[in-house]
Amino acid sequence: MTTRKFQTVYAFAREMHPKTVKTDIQYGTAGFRTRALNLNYVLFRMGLLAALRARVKQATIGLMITASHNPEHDNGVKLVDPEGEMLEQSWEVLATELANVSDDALETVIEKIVETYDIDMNLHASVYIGKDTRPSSVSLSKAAIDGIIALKGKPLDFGIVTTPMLHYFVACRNSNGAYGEPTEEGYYNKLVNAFKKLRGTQYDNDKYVARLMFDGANGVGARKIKQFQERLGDALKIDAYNDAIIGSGKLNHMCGADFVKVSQQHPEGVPVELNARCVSVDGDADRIIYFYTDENQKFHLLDGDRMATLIAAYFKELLTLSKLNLDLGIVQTAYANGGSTNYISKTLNVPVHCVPTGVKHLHHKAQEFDIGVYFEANGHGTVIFSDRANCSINSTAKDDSLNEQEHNAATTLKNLMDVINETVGDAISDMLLVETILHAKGWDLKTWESTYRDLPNRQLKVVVKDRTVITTTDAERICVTPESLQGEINKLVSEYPNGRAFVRPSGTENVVRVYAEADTQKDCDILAAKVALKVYQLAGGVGDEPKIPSA
Ligand code: NG1
Ligand code: ZN
Repeated sequence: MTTRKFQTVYAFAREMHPKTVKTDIQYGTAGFRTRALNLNYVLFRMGLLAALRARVKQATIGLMITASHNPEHDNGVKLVDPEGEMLEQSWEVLATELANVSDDALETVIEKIVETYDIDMNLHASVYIGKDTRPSSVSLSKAAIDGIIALKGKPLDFGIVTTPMLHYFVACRNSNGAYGEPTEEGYYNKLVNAFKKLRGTQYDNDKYVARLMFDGANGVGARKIKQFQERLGDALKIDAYNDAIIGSGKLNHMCGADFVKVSQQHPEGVPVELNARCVSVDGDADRIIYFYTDENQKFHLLDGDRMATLIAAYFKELLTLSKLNLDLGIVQTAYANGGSTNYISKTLNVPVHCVPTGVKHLHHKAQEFDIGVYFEANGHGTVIFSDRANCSINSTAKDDSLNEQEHNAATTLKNLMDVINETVGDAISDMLLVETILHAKGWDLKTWESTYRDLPNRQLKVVVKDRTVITTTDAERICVTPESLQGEINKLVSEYPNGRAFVRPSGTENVVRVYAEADTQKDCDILAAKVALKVYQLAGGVGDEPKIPSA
């Protein structure tokens, strides 16, 4: 039936985008991610898959080219489903199969997908494409476009955009504009207009000062924040740093949200101004971390757990004031600090759940609530609203018969919904949300930080021959294989007050991640190193053995 079209694809693939890598690649936590040099054929094939997916869903599909917080020489690709959410898991399997099949078998696999899903190849297939600032993103987006066109799809290239912007455009397009306009201008305007309504005319409030320092990680966030600053004016003064030109090699290097979170250090390229409110975003601006250095030169980090608690507590207050009967919940991962989980369940009294790493898991769980707040500790997260929440907030905000307090609280909730990018974690949208809450409360970072105490924690990476030998259960908190490893971890953890540790294979890097927390930084550094050493010994470590710091 459509064989003629497939033959074109096949010929094109052989000529222009031959498979250059023998080893298999996996669609992981956030799509495919590896050295950019090895990705050309993968992008071509993801272009093909996006065109197929668009026909199956009869909707626009997104294709984002980024390796987020990874070094500049890496790149990656992920597909975005019609409502702006991550690709459905069953299609991750197809993506992996399609990426790894030989050039000779490519046609057969495409034909199989067409048959399995009974795809009408004559249907329109619209694919939105976005890319980060990596120099390799340019040729990789051409490869993806070749794939889309080979299957007679219609690519629309948005050029350099943040990951959450592309998710937003896809959601807007498929909602026929109900969620917003699928353009850069539409995105800036929706967020900034809502933010300005929430801010009112008094920009400073008590301890809150309407100025912050912004680390753009030398990536796309550094570019887009300028667009925001132009539109925000004095409502929020943003001093932007780390906006090196494309190809400088500085992307995420000693700066950005991942560096600041993992190393617990002030980023390079941002002057240290004591007690100034600072943020770092990552390379594709879907994560954000707050931090400051105090008058004693001590560094303080306010991460995704802090944002989740701040946001949920504020929503809880507004729900009480507006008398809206909506259920609120928080979703975290095993990386959430024990201090935050304790505070959420004991002080905030909000239901809290733990799911495996990767926003698709958090997003999915958060959909069980009317208002679901989800954040990874690394600063990736957002808030999502059920249809019921959306309707009742909107109708209450319009209801003039209510008393002023109820009406105002509902109006604030409505404007908050418009500041939030519900499709996926969005660094700049999250920043505007946090700034709104701090402003409303009249808080500086110290006041926010005083809500609970974080347990000292440490993250390490161990390189092993094959990271898939590590398997886990219970939202990654328990290690199943290698068999003796969990027993060893339990023994080590029991030696430290408030100790907790777990290991899991990374879905984006070729490493095993180790996480530990304990009552003191020294204890948790030792615990993390001892667990890393066990991983090295029992799971086939390569290179230098992890060193245990002295007690
Ligand atoms: P992996 O490499 O699977 O740990 C990392 C982050 C995730 C998520 C993805 C996508 C940690 C510990 N892990 O995944 O939370 O953000 O990257 O970028 O931060
Ligand atoms: Zn990212």
